[in-house]
Amino acid sequence: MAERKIIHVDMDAFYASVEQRDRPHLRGKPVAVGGTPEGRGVVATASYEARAFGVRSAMSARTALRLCPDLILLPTDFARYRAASRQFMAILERYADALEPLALDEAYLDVSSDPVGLGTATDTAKAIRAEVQQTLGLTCSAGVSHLKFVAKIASGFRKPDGLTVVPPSRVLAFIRPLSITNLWGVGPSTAARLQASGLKTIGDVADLGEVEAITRLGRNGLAWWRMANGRDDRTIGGRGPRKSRSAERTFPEDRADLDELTADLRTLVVRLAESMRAADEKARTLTIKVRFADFETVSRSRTFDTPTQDGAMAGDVAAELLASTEAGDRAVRLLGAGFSNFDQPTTGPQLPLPFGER
Ligand code: DCP
Ligand code: MG
Repeated sequence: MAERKIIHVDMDAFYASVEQRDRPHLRGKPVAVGGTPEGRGVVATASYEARAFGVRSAMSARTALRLCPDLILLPTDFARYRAASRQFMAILERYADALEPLALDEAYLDVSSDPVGLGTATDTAKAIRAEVQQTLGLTCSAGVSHLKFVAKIASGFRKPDGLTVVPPSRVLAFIRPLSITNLWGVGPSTAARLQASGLKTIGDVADLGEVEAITRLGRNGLAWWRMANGRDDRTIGGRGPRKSRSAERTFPEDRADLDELTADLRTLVVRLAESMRAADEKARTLTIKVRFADFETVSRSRTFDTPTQDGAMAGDVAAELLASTEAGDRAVRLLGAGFSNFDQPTTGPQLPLPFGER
């Protein structure tokens, strides 16, 4: 199997950032969520301004206030965090072959088939970060790797608002100097035990023999040793195969040249078909979407006799569908294309799905 491409995305200071977004007077200030101004309770998270004073998640509010007397402590408001989380996951889902949420603000994406046709996992991660910022008004950080645990370490590497890409050839150089606390499943007490026995970095664990790792490190020894040597076979869990694939393009300036519009639409369709070929998918239905300069939006569909992944053929059909609209006579601001009605074993009838859904 070809090498996987994995992105791990994690929102920055999630609860605190939602509060700062919704109450502008809190921006730039040390803020913590959870705990009371009287110093009772525990901090769930703190803004980066508060972290500069040493305030951390799971710290008592009393300690936090001692470290940062000007700290603004806010009660938790899960309804708003959940709403932001739903928006976040809805964005991620559109970029992924498989999505595995780990928490409200964190998920793994498998983007091996280049689901949105951007060419590289790095550009996909950039597009995700831009869309999250635009849609939610919040920043997130992302890590890219062919290994799950490395993607997760990488997303935390340049927080907040950072992107770290670790190509396969750089994985060992990247992980070896890091503390063993970065290994999946190594909590504070395990870390203390390992450090006491002289194992401080991931490189220290890598350099043990396989047998020594198992006998010295216990139950998870083999898993840690494998990771320390750049091996991690875990796949991205989550939902089953996708049921549709779509992409769209908004032009920097409205366009009225039908030939140009046709060429752009063909490019979208061919790229989608390439992604489908990579993922071994075939679709029965092709839909195009045209948004005119005045935002009126129309769509046209064609269902094929046999499921296809043939980009050239689908491009011709898309051109025909486009010609049946007023595109060209009227200026266009956005073009979209989508394949749906995938050929895969399903229980029950499958409805053609419009854009952004699957
Ligand atoms: N959280 C919590 N208690 C903890 C840790 C986290 O209630 N001990 C909540 C609050 C966080 C959210 O979960 O906002 C996400 O956790 P993260 O570990 O991702 O922390 P943040 O998103 O707050 O900060 P960052 O990811 O920038 O380090
Ligand atoms: Mg986070």
